[in-house]
Amino acid sequence: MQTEITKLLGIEYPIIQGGMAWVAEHHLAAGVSEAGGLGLIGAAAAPAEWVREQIREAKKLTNKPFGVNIMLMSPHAADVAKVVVEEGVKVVTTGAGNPETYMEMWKAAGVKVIPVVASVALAKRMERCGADAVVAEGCESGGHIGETTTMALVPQVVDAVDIPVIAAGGIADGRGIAAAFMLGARAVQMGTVFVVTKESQVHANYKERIVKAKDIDTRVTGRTTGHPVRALRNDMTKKYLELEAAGAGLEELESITVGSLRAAVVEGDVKNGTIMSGQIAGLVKKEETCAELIKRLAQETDKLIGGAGFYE
Ligand code: TUI
Repeated sequence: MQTEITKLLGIEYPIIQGGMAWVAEHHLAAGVSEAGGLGLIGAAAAPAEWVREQIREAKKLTNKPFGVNIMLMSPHAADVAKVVVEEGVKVVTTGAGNPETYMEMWKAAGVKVIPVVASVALAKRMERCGADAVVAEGCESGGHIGETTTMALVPQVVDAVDIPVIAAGGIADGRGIAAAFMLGARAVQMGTVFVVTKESQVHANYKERIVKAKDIDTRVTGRTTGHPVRALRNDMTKKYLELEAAGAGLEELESITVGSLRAAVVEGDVKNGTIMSGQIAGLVKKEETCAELIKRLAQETDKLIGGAGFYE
C-alpha cells in the first residue's frame, strides 16, 4: 500500500494515528509505528519536558518512525516545537491553529511538517509556507473540530493544493479508507479506533463507552465559545449544552470542563468527564492490538480497491 505519504514518512501502511490529548502517549504511538503505521505522541497542553520524556520512552519501544502532534493553543507549544527538533523527531503534525511561526525551524532541521487543517484556506497557506502534506480533518472527528464534513472537505482540499492530502474524520474501517482514497487522499488519520486498542492506556470505562456507542451518541459543546469540541454524550455534555442554551458565559462553561478530559481518560469518570470521540464510534466494536487492527484495515481496504491503481 505504498503512496506518496508512506514514501514521505518511511512507513508501511498509509495509516496515521491521531494526536489525541491524554490518549496518544508513548505506548500507543510506539504500538502504531511498530505495526507499520505512523504513531503520534499528542503533546496537547502538556509541558515540553513531559513530551521529551515520552519521545525517549517511545524510542525504547520502536526503531520505526513516529511523530509528535503539537496542539497550538497550548501555552507550551513554543517549547514543545523546540523539543521535537532537539530530540530528532522525524514528523510533526499540528492542530487547533496556524503553525507558520515554527515552520522555518522545523524545515531547517529536516522535520516533516503535516498541519491538520479544517479549511481550504489554511491548507493553501500551509502549502505556501512549506508543509510536506496536510491532514484535512472533517467535523465527524472527535475533539476540537471545524465546520465541514470529511466528504465535502477532502476533495476541496485535494483540488486546492499540490502536496499530498491525508483524510481524517469518520474513518474506522477499510470502507472509510477506500472512500478517502476515492476522494483523492493519499493516507488516512484515525483517532477513535485507536483509543480502543490494547496498547491504548485509556481507562476501561472510556473504551467501553466507545464500544457501546451508537451512531447518534456524540454531541458538540462549545459552539457558542468558538471552540467546538465533539465528545460522547453524558451528564457533562447535557449540562454544558443546557448552560450554553441559557446563554452562560465562558467562565461558567469552562468550570465544568477544566480537567474533564483527564478525568475521563485517566480516572474513568465517564459521567462528568469529557469523552472525546468521533461520530464513527458506533462502528468500533472490539479491542484489538495495533498490529491486528492495522493488518485488518489494510486487508479490508485492499479487498475494495487493491489493484485499482490507488497505490503507486
Ligand atoms: O486540534 C484538533 N483536535 C483537537 S485539539 C484538542 S485539545 C482541546 N481540548 C479542549 C478544547 C479545545 C482543544 C482536542 N482535539 N484537530 C485539528 C483541528 N485543527 N481541528 C480544527 C483545527 C483548526 C481550527 C482553527 C485549525 C486551525 C484553525 O484556525 C487557524 C487559523 O489561524 O486560521
